[in-house]
This record gives sequence, structure tokens and C-alpha cells, in this order.
Amino acid sequence: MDILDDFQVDWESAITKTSRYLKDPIDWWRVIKTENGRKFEFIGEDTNGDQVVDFIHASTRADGRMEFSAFSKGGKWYDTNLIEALLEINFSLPWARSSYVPYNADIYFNDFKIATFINSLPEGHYAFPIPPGAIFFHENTEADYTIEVKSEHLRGGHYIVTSDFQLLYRLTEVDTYVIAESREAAEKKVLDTPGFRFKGSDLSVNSNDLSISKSVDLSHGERLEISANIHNLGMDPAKEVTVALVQSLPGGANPIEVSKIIVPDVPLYGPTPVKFSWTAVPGEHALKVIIDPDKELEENSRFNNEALITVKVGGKDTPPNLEITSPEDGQKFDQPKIRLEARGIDESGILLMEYRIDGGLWMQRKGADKISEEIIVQPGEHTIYFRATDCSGNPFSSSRKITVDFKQPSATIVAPDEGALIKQNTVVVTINLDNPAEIVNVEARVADGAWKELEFSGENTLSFELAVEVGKQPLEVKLIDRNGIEAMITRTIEVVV
Ligand SMILES: [Ca+2]
Ligand SMILES: [Ca+2]
Ligand SMILES: [Ca+2]
Repeated sequence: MDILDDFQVDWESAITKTSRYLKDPIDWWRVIKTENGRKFEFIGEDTNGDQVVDFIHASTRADGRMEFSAFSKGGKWYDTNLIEALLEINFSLPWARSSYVPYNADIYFNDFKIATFINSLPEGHYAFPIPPGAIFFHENTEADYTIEVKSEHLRGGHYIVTSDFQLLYRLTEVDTYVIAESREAAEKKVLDTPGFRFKGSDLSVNSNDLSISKSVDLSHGERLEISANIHNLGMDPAKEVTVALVQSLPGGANPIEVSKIIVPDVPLYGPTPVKFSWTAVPGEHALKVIIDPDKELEENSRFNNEALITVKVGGKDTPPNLEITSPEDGQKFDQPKIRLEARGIDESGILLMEYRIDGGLWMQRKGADKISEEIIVQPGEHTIYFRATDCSGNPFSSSRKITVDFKQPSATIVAPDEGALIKQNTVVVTINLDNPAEIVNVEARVADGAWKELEFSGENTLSFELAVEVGKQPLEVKLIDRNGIEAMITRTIEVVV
């Protein structure tokens, strides 16, 4: 490797050192050198654990992209276009974590051990670097790769559940030959090659790279620090990357975002550390680090954007109490405005308050221990459900039955008749309002188009003209009374011209 002939790289002077292959000791070094005003970046790796660098990458352009790469074998250096190879795996547990027993497992790639799990239950995204020694068997030929999981202490079950993995190679450059009619067509053909990426960023976070400041004897209220390393596996550096810490809740409820940070810059090689703080609450929790949770970045792959760590905190872990002061159970209302007053009480604090009407969607009030608001409920019998979730993720719900009895606004469509055949492109509509003094607004539309607000000043009978389309279509009139209650009257008409 020409560039290395000109330099002696002192790996001890590294600005970044980390451990990549089978955790501990340090086996990855980044060295920056300036010579004659030019900046050079070197990455050295010890991929076989003998504390001697055997895999080197170099950049002479100060853009973070590696143009040179070489590996040593039998005391000799060989140039290669491979910079990095990763086996990415997503582990999933189909049932609750608590129904599994931790186990030991090793993962082999072509008989090279690339990962070890001790007494653990892998879940989430993992990435394991593959040493070049495991890849260079079949140079210039089609390679047959094997991935093997050897597990022990299974105590009655085989738990690794995944078929969800991908191999990722990062290369300096690749010679590609295509036949096409023009240069542009040739470039497009290359860029569209399935499985190849030539630009963009691909941020990743790994469950095997997450740590917590303390993991045993945790008690309620302790401030803990969650650390993760963000990697960029793409071809372009990434800027302004949002990373969130999210606490999963049991029972499949929507996870809660604990905090969010913005990482200004994620370079192409090496780890970018991020830290979150989290206050321990009783119970067993899954904390997820999620990159770009709102999907704002153009990412080459979202396969690797979530990693997970579990923590167990001692202390009383009981569901919250719920105090509902309004409405009362069985309460009857003669108008539609219903006051909701509820409060969650828990020793570890309330994370979330929710309510819903009958089978509707839960309305969430995050970070509050109270619901205090007025809602509009349509006439009839209803059940209002309230739910409080404590900071440990325990939900508790309770409900109130109510009856709402009042008159909805009503009217009669005098013309046109139901099923009327209209032989022009407008229709004249006449309606009789039953209680005009109660009505504040009248709107109409045809064929599911835009609502048209009608001029109305309290008269009993209202006549107006609407433009119509050819064909069968609904004609709808909407009334809104002073309590905000809506009513709709519908006709079907057919227009033939
Ligand atoms: Ca080595
Ligand atoms: Ca990604
Ligand atoms: Ca609790």
C-alpha cells in the first residue's frame, strides 16, 4: 500500500480508540496526521485479538471517505477494496421478554466467531464486524458463506428467533462494466443495481453497543445514563441527526418518548457517542434508542435504526389509582357538553392519561397526571373510559356510563324529491327548518364535494341553488345548532343532461 510506505502510523496517538471485535480490549484506532498542510486520516484495526494492527484504511482527501485499504496475512500486506464488512441481525422475541430465560450463544461467520452472548436475551438490532480473515477465502470466485448460531444452557427452549439478517460490505471502489446506449444510461444502470448503494447515509445503532451507567440494585428515582454509539454505514456524512430515547410500555401500548437529542455530525467511520439520562422507576423496562424517529432523513436503510436495552428497577411496582370526579356513573345530561375530570395517582409518578368514548380512539394527554376538559357527546347511551399509566408502564382503567338526551337540529328537504331526475346542471334545494332559532349554520354539498355555507338569518324555509355533476350523487344538508351539535339530511339525485 503506497501511502503506508510514506508514513509510520503511531496508533498510540489515536484521537479515537474503541473496541469493535468481540468487545474489549481496544482494537480500533483513528489517527489524524498533517503533512505539508495536507490532512491524512488512518484507521487501524486488530481483527484477531493479538494487539497488532492487521487491517488499515486511509483517506487523503479530508472528506472522511477511505480510498485505501489493506490487510495483513502471513506477515505480508495486501491491498483490498474492502473497508468494512458487517453482519446485521434483527432479533425479535414473539412473546413477552419475561417468558424467556437468558442463554449463552456464539455466532460464527465461516467458522470465525464474530459474536458472543452471555446469559442474555438478544432483542433488537445488532451489527457484528466480520474480520477480513473470514472473508478472503474465496478470492475471485463465488463465495459460499455460512452463518451459524451455537447456543447452550437452553433450559428447554431455543430462543434465537430471526431470519432477519443482512451482510453489508463497504468498499473503496469497484470496477463495474455495463453495456448501455449512452453514458447517462450506463450510469443509471449501475446506480440501479439491486443491493448496491453509491450515495446517501445509513445511520445505525446496535443493541450490543448500548450501555447503562448502573445495571444492578437499581431503585426508584435514581438518575441513570444510557450511552449508545451511532454509526454511519452509508457513503455520505450525515448532519443534524435526531436520536430519541423511548420507553416501551407493556401490553403493546404506544411507547413513550423520554427525550430527544440532535447529533450535529455523524462521520462515515467510527462511533459517534450519544448519551441520555433516564430516571429509574420500578419494574422491568425496555429502553430503545431510535435514530430519526420522525423519519425526516433520507436513509438508505431503516433496518438498523433501533436498538434496545432492558433494565430492572426494584421497589413497589403496583398499578396507579384513578380518581374520576366527573362525570358520575349513570349521570344524565340534557345537553352535549360533558366535563371530564380525572386524576392518576402513583408512587412512581404518572406517565400518561387517556380517555375514549365507547370504542373510539384513546385521546392521550402525555406527561400529565390529569384530564380536565370539556367534550361534546352525541345523544344516546355512552361509556367513557379513562386510563392512567404510571411511570413503570402499568396501566389502570375505569369507566363511567352516561346518558345524553337532547334534541338534534332537524329539517325536511322539500325539494328535490328522493331519487329525483335533474335535467340541467344546477338544482334548486328547498328546506324547512324545525327550530330555526336554534340553528347557527347551514351548509350543503353534492357529490362529496366541498361544503358551501348558505346565507341564513333564522327563517323557516330556505331555498338555494347548487351546481351539480352528471350522474347519480348524494345531496347533503348539514345543520349546526348553537350547542355545536350537527345533523345531516341526505337525498340521492341523478343528473342527466
Ligand atoms: Ca491483529
Ligand atoms: Ca439506517
Ligand atoms: Ca406504580
